[in-house]
Amino acid sequence: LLAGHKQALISLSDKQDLSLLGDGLQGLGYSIVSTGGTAFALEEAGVSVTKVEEITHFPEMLDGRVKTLHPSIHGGILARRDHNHHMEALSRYNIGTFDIVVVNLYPFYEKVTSANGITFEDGIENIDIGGPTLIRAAAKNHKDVLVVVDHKDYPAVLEFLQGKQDNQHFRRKLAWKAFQHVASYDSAVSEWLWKQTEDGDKLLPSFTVPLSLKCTLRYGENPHQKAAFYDDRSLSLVNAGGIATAIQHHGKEMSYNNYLDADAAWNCVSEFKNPTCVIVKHTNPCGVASRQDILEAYRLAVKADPVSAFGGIVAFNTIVDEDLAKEIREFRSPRDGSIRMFYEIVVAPKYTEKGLEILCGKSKTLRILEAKKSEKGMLSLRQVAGGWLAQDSDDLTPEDIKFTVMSERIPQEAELQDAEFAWLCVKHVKSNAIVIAKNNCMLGMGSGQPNRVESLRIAFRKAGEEAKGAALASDAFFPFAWKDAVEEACQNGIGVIAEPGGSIRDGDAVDCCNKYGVSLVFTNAKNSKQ
Ligand code: 93A
Repeated sequence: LLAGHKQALISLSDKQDLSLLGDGLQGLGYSIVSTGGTAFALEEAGVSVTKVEEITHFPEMLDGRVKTLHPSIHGGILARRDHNHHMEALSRYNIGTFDIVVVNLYPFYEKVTSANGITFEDGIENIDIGGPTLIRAAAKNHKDVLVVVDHKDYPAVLEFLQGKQDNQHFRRKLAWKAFQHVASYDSAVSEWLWKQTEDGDKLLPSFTVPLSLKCTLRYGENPHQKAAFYDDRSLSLVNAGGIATAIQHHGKEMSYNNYLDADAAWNCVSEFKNPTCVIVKHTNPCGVASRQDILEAYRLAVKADPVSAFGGIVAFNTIVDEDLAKEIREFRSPRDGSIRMFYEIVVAPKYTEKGLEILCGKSKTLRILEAKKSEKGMLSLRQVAGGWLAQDSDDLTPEDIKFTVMSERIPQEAELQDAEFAWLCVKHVKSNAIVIAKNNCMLGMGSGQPNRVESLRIAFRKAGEEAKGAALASDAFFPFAWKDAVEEACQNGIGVIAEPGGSIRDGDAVDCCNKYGVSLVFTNAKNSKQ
């Protein structure tokens, strides 16, 4: 090998855009060294290439486990060009330098999450060792070795190599990306291995969340806060759906608060099997209604609280067609008929072509999102200063809970359905949470109050006279039934109360309901939202 000769090392599992890269490098006078499959593909594309074994004088061995792990390769990457004794060592052993290393790794990620599953042995064989070693070596010596892990960077890299001027910032960015790539790969391997142990059903004892920047946001919760949105590429989240993978068809850029609200609306509406509309404001549902006729569901959801719904996020679990799109755009505020309802975001699983066209209308602002339902069994993380709290996502469905009637009065079938509906809503209301519902429609809700009675009063105020005979759901048990919430609910004419139960004073709640002839059911779902 000639000293000062420009050399590239290419070893790729994902061979997308390989001929663009090979042609480009060859055109710039680089000789190309490659591992077996990559060398074959380059030759097919008419690019001349030297095989790694011609340099190492060893065959690729152990079924490919050892290909590039050799001083003739790693010496040529890691040698410091400004250290004479490094360069002397290279020439003593006849090792040529590499100026650019292009690698992507065995598709471990895709293999272990493939629909057909994978055996443990196959999983192990798909752990790339030589590739990350090449990437780490080149990234460490990025001052003199360009490291490329993403085919989308090929054009910029070729342009950079044509330029006369060096740019250490560009090199550092590629090195940063390289270490990101390897870190995310290693965290996928460790996550998978943990799941193969006898403790695998427990939460990971330690983990790196492999986050990759999805987009920067104009600002955070407040305008003085910088913000960004990251994709979580944890193994369990591959194809996980949810708001992070939503497609935006139209409208202004999503803001930090938009993402929070759209997430809340989408998670809530996804709970329901019947056609449902959910309207969210400041992460809480302020209108929820299920109807066979989605237009009616939409109108009812708005009517539940038109003041809050204005400027909110409206979510559907059904396709948005022409009629629904017209209704969303034309519906007048039930509070003031001269004003058309206005929203920040519409989220739905699908839109008809015409529906989308009508929704987009003349307005450039309305954000239109198409989202996929979130998978179950995800990890939910919340930050506290200096640490993170982790829990399984709350995946309980009506099929998982069993109402136990605690009161003397047995609720009627319709009341039980109302209680179930209220319970599904209250799951998505910030604690302390109270929801009053009837006939598949949320009539009132109280959220985020530091005591449950206050939430209850707010919910009753919103529900008004309609609360009579309705169902009330609470996200946690009532500690002091007589003095507060339960008795007040009974006095307000509620028909049935649904709560998790589990208080040492459960008996008081039962006695209180019996005194007023109100039904009380326990969901027996241990609350996780406090
Ligand atoms: O089996 S390895 O862990 N051992 C190695 O020495 C090695 N060198 C490169 N995997 C190794 N690679 C990987 O081979 C690269 O990361 C790349 O993904 C793949 C390319 O193989 P081929 O060119 O034969 O398709």
